[in-house]
Amino acid sequence: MTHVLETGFEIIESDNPDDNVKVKGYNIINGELKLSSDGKLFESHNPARLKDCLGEFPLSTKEDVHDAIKAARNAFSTWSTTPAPTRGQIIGNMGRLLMQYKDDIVRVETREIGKTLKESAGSVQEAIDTCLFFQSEGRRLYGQTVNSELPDKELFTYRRPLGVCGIINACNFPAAVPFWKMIPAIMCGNTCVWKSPQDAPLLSFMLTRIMHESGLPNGVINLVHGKGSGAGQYLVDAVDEGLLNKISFTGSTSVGKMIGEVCGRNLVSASLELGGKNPLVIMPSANIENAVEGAYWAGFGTAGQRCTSLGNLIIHEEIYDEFVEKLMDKVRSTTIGDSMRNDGVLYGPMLSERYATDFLKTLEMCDSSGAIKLWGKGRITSENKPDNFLGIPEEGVYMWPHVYDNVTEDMACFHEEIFGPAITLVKATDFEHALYLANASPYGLSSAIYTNDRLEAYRFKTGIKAGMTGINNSTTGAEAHLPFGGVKGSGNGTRESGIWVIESYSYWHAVNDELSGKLQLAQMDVEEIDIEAADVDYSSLA
Ligand code: UN1
Repeated sequence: MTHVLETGFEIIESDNPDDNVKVKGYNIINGELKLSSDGKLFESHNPARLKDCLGEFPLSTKEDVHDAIKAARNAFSTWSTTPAPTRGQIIGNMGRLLMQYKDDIVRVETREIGKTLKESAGSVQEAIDTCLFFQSEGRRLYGQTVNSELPDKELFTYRRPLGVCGIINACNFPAAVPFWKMIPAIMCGNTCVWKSPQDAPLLSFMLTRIMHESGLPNGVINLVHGKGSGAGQYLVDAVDEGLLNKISFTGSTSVGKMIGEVCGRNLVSASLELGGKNPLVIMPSANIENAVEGAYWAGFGTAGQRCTSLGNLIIHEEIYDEFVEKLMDKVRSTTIGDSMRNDGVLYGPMLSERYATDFLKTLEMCDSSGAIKLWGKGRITSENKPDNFLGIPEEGVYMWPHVYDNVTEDMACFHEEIFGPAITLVKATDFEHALYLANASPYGLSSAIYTNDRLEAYRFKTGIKAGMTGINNSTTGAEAHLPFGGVKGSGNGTRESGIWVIESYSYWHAVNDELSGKLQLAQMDVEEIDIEAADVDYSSLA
């Protein structure tokens, strides 16, 4: 099967991975396709079929990253003075092109990171929704007119772009998350250097080609590939070198703290979307069937590799046994496999071999915490596979679903994020205890409760410390026009999506216009109204 985009971008898929023609990928700097300055390359492999190599990409050097920043800096003055509605039109074109190419993009996403086709389609749709939302935001980008305390004087506020933004994202939502960042960034008039995720370079290359096909001027978005410890680090170092005005990062809390420190000491803006240990509470009044479905999807959809995936499943003791039994029936029958070749799989492989290695380490942590393992046997092999595994496990990087029981607050696995198909079960004695447990981890990204008691739902909503809360819903599935982000260890309080993200990519400029023809001093030349001077006659009330 051959897919050719109008950009001349050709992807050939075959049932035999040996036949697949590798894409020769490039950095895109000032609109030009560039190899790395030292010619070094790395490969992108399909985690469902490791022999399937999607392409070769430049392992960018410091020089390449600096070239990309230079291009973004040069493009800034023209782009930031381009009328915002025109910038919005180009963003609208991107949305329409993404719709046109959606099926191809979805297949590349599934092939590159192993998500099911349905989930990849969701991620691409989230990128489309973001473009369509911000197309019209280009016609708003409102400032305010403000009354002055002095006569014949006007006050205004304007949103101004920050400058050059460094964009670093994880590979699990390789279309949605970079678009959450770059679309509002360019809508506000900024330019960007995007360090693609190491495990999704082909998709990032394809998206950047499409952005240029949409009419984006050269240099507004510059793409560099490479590793976090290479190109990613060079981009962060550029903050210390005074070359960047913003970093937007989605990834681990430890890397986010490092980026926050670098940005902090340079007074440079940072948007940090970090880890989560998202709690889901199940109360006795809940519709148990719905709750089981929501918990199962939150824990094991996307092979648990969303930052909003379920962490601690907190179940009221009254329904604990019944709930766990129903949940385990589903867990035991989970269908796992390559969604490109099998219908009906709940989840596919890990995002890459690296994610698999990290996940296995967190399983060791769960085991040594003292939690009781109800289900799961690590990596799936031909000799060690669940009943509903489809295909040949050794072809890719597949994991069993894991459930740990008897988890308590004193255990490491109660507090640490597990990025993969594993959940931890925690027993609560009553609502107050459940809420306490839901707040007891160091994170505060997403959260959810299943209850049919309105007062409980209200108390959860007001008592939980989290950026996002689902009521009778799973912890995942935020929509593209609500603020996305967390509190505590999950971020620095910035938000993505909807109108709220604009705060993170612009600063407020206050302007006053003196029309009186003379110098009027604020606070000092303001007419004073003396309370004593007010001549009020109360005698009629007597
Ligand atoms: C992420 O995992 O970084 O809310 C993003 C959700 C998705 C986005 C997840 N819409 O689960």
